Amino acid sequence: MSQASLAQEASRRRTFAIIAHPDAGKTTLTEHILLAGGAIRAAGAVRARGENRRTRSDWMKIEKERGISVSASVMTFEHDGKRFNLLDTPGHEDFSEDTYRTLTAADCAIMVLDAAKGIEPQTLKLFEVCRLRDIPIITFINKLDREAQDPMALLDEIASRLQLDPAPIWWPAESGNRLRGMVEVATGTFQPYARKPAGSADEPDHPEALPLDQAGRYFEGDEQAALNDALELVREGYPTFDVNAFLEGHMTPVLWGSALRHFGIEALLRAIGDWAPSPKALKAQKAAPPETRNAPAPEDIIVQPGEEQVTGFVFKVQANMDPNHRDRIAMFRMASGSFKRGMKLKVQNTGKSLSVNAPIMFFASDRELAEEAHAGDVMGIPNHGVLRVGDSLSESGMVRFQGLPNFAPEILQRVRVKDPLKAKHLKKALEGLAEEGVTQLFRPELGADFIVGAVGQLQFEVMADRLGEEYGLDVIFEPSPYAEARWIAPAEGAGKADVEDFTGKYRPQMAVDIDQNPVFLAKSSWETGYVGERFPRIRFLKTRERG
Ligand SMILES: Nc1nc2c(ncn2[C@@H]2O[C@H](COP(=O)(O)OP(=O)(O)OP(=O)(O)O)[C@@H](O)[C@H]2O)c(=O)[nH]1
Ligand SMILES: [Mg+2]
Repeated sequence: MSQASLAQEASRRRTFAIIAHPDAGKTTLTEHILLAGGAIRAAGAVRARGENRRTRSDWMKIEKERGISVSASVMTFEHDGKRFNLLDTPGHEDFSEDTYRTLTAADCAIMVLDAAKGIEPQTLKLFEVCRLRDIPIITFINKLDREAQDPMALLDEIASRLQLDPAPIWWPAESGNRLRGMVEVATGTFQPYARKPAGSADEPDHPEALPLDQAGRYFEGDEQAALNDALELVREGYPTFDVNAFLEGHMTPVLWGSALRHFGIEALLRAIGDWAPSPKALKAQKAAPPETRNAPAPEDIIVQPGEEQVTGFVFKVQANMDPNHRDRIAMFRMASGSFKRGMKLKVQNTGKSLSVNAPIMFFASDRELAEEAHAGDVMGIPNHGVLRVGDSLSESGMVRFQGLPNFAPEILQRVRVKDPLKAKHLKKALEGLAEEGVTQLFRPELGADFIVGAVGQLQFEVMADRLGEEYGLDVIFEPSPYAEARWIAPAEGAGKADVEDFTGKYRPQMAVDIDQNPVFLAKSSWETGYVGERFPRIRFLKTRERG
């Protein structure tokens, strides 16, 4: 493929993540964006009963039962000449590692706010991550069909708490039972809202848009005049949208709607198509796999999406997506090149090479074999444990993207299987889940127990559920004697001998993680501090970069 067409393929891609506090409506919005994009015919209301009326992205049993997302998922569709790769993320903070990792694969984020609640704690955290990674943000204020906060108060909250200039693209006319529609700030075009009874089978068809001054029939009392007044204030009081300020991360376009009532979704999809950036150039290193003889020193490079060589990285591993097959799928975000099925790619950090013969793209509810892919695309690569989160893949095997962090767990528990005959089975299952990053696994150097670590309690519940559901294992979690886990490494000027000295003294508290890295298990945070002072030649790390 020529350089020009490579660049053109990349430039029509929009890879974006949907982020928000729990329950803001990410999964519902995902569903309705797919609907607006023509990728599906009917949305299954979240938590609706029956197999065929469930959301596409919450596919795990536990997600369907509880109506929450516990794992990020990707969905690809073509619309209006563009290729959209949508990443739905879980909102609950116990799963935030999954969300952070997923954000590394996104070029843009849709921040969903609940119109009644505004900015919530988790919104703020996710926003910080976007800011650190220079990810531009489109704001979608959802649930207008419910009683909402004053729109100006919501915008002012964005400005003051996120230090981000809100540029309202639309403006709502009332909310809840009185929701009349919304008006496009720049043009004065009014989009009326049609309320349909909840649970009606069809998606509501909202009336055609029309100029606001001809839309009198949609208003009651002085509502239309009030909207006109508000519009005047909005035009004076808020900046007009500037796409460069948005791409630089200073400004967010603000759109409104109701995911559940399919209102405002087309406008959002248009905004993503028009403004969200295409895949950007990424910082990387040109480096030979470790332990290469006479390897030249690593060199900083920039990978352009229009480059010929296929490069990318694994940001997530998901096992058992298909209950009929014990599969393990690495989610691979392409950074450059033109991929063709059957291509051979090399893993920079291990030097291994693999033929990618059955890569998958996730189209709404179907997975299809991907014959080709370009920069920005997210592809699932089935494999038997060769690929890990954070791996960099390329044709040359010499491109290394920045690794993804693992965070030290906050809770450590001992795990046992009720049937002792299944102990071996448990090991495999725990390793599988740890490779996915559902939980972390530590194998103490002494003794046979496994210690499982998580950031939050819900992760253990997901784990227990999946161990039962996918591996047929009935497990018990027990308190462990440990409170904290720290990866250890020599401090500057120190070396292997120092690490050995420490591990020799603390052998009973030493363990290895899934990648065989040494981990110190402390009985209390006091102990972490204590050993830190006593062993200044050792670093006790709260995060570890993978890959
Ligand atoms: N009234 C109303 N309810 C909505 C709207 N959008 C979503 N909901 C409801 O809000 C609840 C949460 O929606 P989800 O889409 O599962 O929220 P989420 O953000 O994906 O939640 P997590 O993935 O668990 O963080 C569900 O009961 C939805 O039906 C909306 O526009 N209006
Ligand atoms: Mg969800």
